[in-house]
Amino acid sequence: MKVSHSTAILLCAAVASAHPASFTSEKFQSLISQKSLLSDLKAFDQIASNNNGNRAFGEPGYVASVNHVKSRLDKSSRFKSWTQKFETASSNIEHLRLTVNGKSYNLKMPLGWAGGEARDLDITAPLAVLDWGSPGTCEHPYYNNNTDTTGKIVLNRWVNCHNPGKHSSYVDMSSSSLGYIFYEDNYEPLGVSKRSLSNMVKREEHPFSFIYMSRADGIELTSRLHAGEELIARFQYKTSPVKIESQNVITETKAGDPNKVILLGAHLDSGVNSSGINDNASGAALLLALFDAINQGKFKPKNKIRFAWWAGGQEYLNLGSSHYVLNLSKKEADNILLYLNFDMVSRGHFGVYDGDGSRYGYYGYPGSEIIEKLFEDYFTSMGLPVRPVHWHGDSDYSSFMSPDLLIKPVGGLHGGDGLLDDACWQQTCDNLANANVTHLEINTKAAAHALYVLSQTYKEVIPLVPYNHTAAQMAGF
Ligand SMILES: *[C@@H]1O[C@H](CO)[C@@H](O)[C@H](O)[C@H]1NC(C)=O
Ligand SMILES: *[C@@H]1O[C@H](CO)[C@@H](O)[C@H](O)[C@H]1NC(C)=O
Ligand SMILES: *[C@@H]1O[C@H](CO)[C@@H](O)[C@H](O)[C@H]1NC(C)=O
Ligand SMILES: *[C@@H]1O[C@H](CO)[C@@H](O)[C@H](O)[C@H]1NC(C)=O
Ligand SMILES: *[C@@H]1O[C@H](CO)[C@@H](O)[C@H](O)[C@H]1NC(C)=O
Ligand SMILES: CC(=O)N[C@H]1CO[C@H](CO)[C@@H](O)[C@@H]1O
Repeated sequence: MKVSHSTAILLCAAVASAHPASFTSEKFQSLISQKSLLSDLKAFDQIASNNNGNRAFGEPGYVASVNHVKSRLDKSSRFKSWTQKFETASSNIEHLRLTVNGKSYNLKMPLGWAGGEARDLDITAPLAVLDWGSPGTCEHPYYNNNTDTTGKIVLNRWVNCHNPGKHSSYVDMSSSSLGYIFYEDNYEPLGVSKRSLSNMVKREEHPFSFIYMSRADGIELTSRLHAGEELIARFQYKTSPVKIESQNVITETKAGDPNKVILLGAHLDSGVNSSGINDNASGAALLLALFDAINQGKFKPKNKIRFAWWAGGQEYLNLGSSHYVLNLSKKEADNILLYLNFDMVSRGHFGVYDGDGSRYGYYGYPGSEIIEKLFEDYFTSMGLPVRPVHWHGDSDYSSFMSPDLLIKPVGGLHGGDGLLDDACWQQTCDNLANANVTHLEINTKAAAHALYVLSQTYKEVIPLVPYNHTAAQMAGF
């Protein structure tokens, strides 16, 4: 009895160096207020109303959003805040057109380009189809070997295979097709392994890739090709160059070990036609609420905590976060312990990024599985249904799980995919009414819990591994 009693005292003493042991995760969570969340959502909604209905990257509504976050941070003496300004060469799309046998089809904005750079194109070629969802595809990744795609524009029917531990889809890059158009059918969107995606973008010889079309159009064209019809497609893409000035907003606790930084981020911009309240004022507000809670001074993190509001989310290839990562010195990069991302968190599912890959086959860097479990256990303990969310490269976590940028343990929350889970996604109706503040409060408390644990007990939870590019690439990240 005596021995265990003194052991307990020693343990308490160790914890007390950070803050009184009585300051629990529950106490930290109780500092999260729905009022603060709602007031930030309202502010972002008002900003969009005052600025042509959006807060999009490169637009006045984004600048106003930056100023709102800055004004919230400036009042703190416990945090050090700054903005990171940068200029990006970008392009305005003059047109993006696809006609097939003379009929025109809508395309969604390209998400990525072969060789990384958009080029003006005008290609006319036969259309071929690859059925990535056909029986057998998941078991035999090269199922489509026999389709001759040489010199053709390739339409990809893309599904998710749900086979844990395996890549969900492969694209056979050995063919010399002219480019790829995708549509998503019968699946949870983009159930594609990030690895096959990054292989694809690196193939310089494909003039374009990652162009999406609607499911209905994709199905129509696929069935015509299957019926033996010959389809000639013309793809035209024309841009004009522009320079966009933008900025990330960053703040960090003055307290805490600067060599073990916990970084949390959310993109601050909206889509072009929307005030972006669920996407992603919700993530931005979640971070501000955590900031407020820490700012009360009761919570004393052992590790430094840094929040980042990123310019340019998926629509702009995670520009803000990738700029941030590319600008880090080696030491600054090594000192980041892990990255947590919050995207579309005011409605939908209690979605937790699939750190261990058990659901979607693509896993994060070691440590990511621990973050996933931390969030999942939280939701489960609250009796809430939790759902793993795939990494499909379309949010800022990508900048922290890419061999070309940085690789860290990653995790976080994401309420669901585009229009499937949020009918207002990227639409005008993604306004204040689209947010469920109760849902956001729950997610924010989950984030507070994860942050509490990770910032107090990192050594036992996630080891700090200096970034080794070679090792990461060898491990396939
Ligand atoms: C398809 O191609 C891959 C890669 O070249 C090869 O490994 C695989 O055996 C081929 N599969 C079939 C069914 O021909
Ligand atoms: C935005 O709205 C305009 C006008 O309704 C439309 O032409 C455009 O395609 C929309 N853009 C996006 C990305 O939804
Ligand atoms: C990051 O950007 C700042 C400002 O442009 C510059 O002074 C600094 O050298 C950059 N650091 C690295 C590591 O690129
Ligand atoms: C808001 O979110 C909470 C928690 O997820 C849920 O119980 C409630 O039904 C939601 N309300 C609406 C109107 O959807
Ligand atoms: C990085 O990893 C490679 C491959 O495991 C290893 O050979 C190399 O020594 C490592 N470099 C450092 C600096 O640890
Ligand atoms: C505007 C923007 O970048 N929105 C992104 C929000 O998050 C989802 C999922 O992470 C992306 O698909 C959106 O493009």
